[in-house]
Amino acid sequence: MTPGRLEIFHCGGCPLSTSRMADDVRRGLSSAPKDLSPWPKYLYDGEGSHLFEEITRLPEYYQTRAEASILRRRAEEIVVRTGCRELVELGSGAAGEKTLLLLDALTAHNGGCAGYAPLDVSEDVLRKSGERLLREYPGLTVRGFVGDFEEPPERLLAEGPGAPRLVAFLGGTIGNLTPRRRRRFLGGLVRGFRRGDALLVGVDLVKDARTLEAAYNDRAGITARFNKNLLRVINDRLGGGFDPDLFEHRAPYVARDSRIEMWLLSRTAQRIPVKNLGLTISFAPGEGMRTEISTKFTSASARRMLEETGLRIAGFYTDEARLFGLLLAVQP
Ligand code: SAH
Ligand code: AVI
Repeated sequence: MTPGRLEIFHCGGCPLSTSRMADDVRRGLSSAPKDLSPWPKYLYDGEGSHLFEEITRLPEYYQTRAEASILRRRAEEIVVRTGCRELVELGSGAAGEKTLLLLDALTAHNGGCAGYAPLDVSEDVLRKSGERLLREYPGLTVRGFVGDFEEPPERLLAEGPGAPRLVAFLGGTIGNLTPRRRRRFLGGLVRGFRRGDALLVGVDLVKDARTLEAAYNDRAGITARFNKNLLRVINDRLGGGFDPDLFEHRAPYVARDSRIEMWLLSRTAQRIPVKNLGLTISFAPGEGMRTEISTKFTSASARRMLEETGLRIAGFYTDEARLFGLLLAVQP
């Protein structure tokens, strides 16, 4: 592929289809307690992606700033240590400052020419960020993939400028997967690795519950809007009749599982039709529905998670306040 070109691929299969969403939401709304957290991807329609961008700028949401501060100091070292020629980024979102720090180092060490392969559920975000990156890095080739990182397409790792690749999974998004899905996802991903390929994973670190809960219960109410937006997504795509105002946002830290859990609590007794599922969902007053988990790690639990895949840990970096961690692991 010629430098300076953007290609967007749609992953095969149906991971983002409405019929898949209908199956997932039916399962989630029929479980006890009601639980949509196994599918965090549905939080990110256009509005959800926009709200997440706002979250990253909130004073309480330290994660993005802490991870960027690590990359400001370490991006070059990471690129040099891995000798990578292509950056593959899962759940890339808007390819913000953190991506640019990695691309600066990558292009600087490869004579201006390098590959970038982002994968995200949001095509709009991929296209806009791809076009912007080509203006900023004329020697870059961008292959954008619209799809589900839990079912990555073979060509994501099979093509491109070749090994070694740096596969980045930033932001702490790994913590949004349940332990079982996390294991399956990492195992599947690493099976596509060649010798020398590296994985860079951002993990939010365990800390006091006050700091954690403040990050998910911000004063401006943006996280509450992000949470309730899931109801609008279900209304739009599945003909649901949810009224977001009849739900309350909650995000407690559950120390036993080292995770924040986002919930929506019904303010009243209600029966809600979801037309395309042919279901009516009943809520008792105060009944909750879990919408997201966000697991926090220690350096030991994060290392274990990657070692289980057979990768060799090559580095663990944190910011000065040890709020956030970046783990680098290499395929031996
Ligand atoms: N990496 C960015 C964005 C994190 S937000 C950062 O660190 O700031 C999580 C991102 O993952 C969103 O852009 C969302 O659209 C994407 N995402 C969530 N679930 C996904 C899935 N199953 N497959 C692909 N992308 C997903
Ligand atoms: C993308 N992910 C790591 C965020 C998190 O912190 O778990 C999503 C988020 N949910 C609420 N606020 C931010």
